[in-house]
Amino acid sequence: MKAIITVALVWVGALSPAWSESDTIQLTLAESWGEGAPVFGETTRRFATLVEQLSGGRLSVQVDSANVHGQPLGIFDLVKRGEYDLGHSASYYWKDSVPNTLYFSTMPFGMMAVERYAWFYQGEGMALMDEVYQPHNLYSFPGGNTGVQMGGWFRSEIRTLEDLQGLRMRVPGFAGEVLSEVGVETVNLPSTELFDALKSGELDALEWVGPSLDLDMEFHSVAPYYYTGWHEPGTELQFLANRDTFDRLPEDLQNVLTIAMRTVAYDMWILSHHRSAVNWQQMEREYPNIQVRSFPPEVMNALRDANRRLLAERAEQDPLAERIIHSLADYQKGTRRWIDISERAYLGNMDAQ
Ligand code: PYR
Repeated sequence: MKAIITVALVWVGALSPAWSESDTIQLTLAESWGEGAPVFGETTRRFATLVEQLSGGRLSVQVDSANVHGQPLGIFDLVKRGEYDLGHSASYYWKDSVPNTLYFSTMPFGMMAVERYAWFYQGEGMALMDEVYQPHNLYSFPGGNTGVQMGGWFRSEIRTLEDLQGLRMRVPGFAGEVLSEVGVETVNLPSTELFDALKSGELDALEWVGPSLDLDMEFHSVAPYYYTGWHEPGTELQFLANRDTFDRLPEDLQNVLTIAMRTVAYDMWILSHHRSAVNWQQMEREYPNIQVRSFPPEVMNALRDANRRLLAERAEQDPLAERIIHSLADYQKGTRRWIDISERAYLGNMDAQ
């Protein structure tokens, strides 16, 4: 009889021992954003400061912007490979390599920030996100919400579905898939390349965030039509952590990281709202050429149909995608019943004549 030899393969996290409580540790973080980016960059700096303060100096984080690591849309791989310990980016940037990551940023016609946070922390969001990221040796955490985003800057007005045909637009995430479905040629470019691409004519339109970040980008000087949102109702950025590194940390420092991430994510949501309010007032005052528009019903109906169709296709093709899509849809259905008689009703009551 053949002897059966069981070989226990032990994965020793990056072959490095755990850090002890007396070690002073410096981690590196790669962010997708350009140096000194408002709101997003302020969030990572605040994270680094908070980590140092909460750990009493035992843990520090060196933040490298896109100009240092040169891979604004490559944070997933940088952290997965362990070239960086941490990342700050947006989960939908990885939709081409790991399609199920895209559900954790935002979805067209989906949930707003407060609903999405409720899904992450009180619903199934965190567990599903971990299921998607764990096979890639990554932890993923909410990293700050932009609130409802604007639908983008267009050189000319969109009056019919025909006006979208062949338009070249920068738009990431599932909104890119949906817009492609109705005839738009979509691409994703990092924020650092957006203005030049729009100005040079490489792009006919783009979306970035909203007044909080768009003001400094000066898109209004090239494309005056500013469309209201449908596609990113509450974009959640993302902290990534290499699991080997994270697991080597003493438990109290793991807690420092997660508490700091959660704190700065909340702060970013509030800051986004504040900056958009302040910047929009400035934009209205100083740039009267900006024309706010909403897409006409014909366009919205086509986008809604395409969104529904594409989601059904994805759910059919992949069981994990199906669970995530259903979890999002079920949660949204429940939360909207409350939004309808709270926020929506309140705004209606305000406007009642
Ligand atoms: C974007 O890349 O469009 C974000 O909103 C982060």
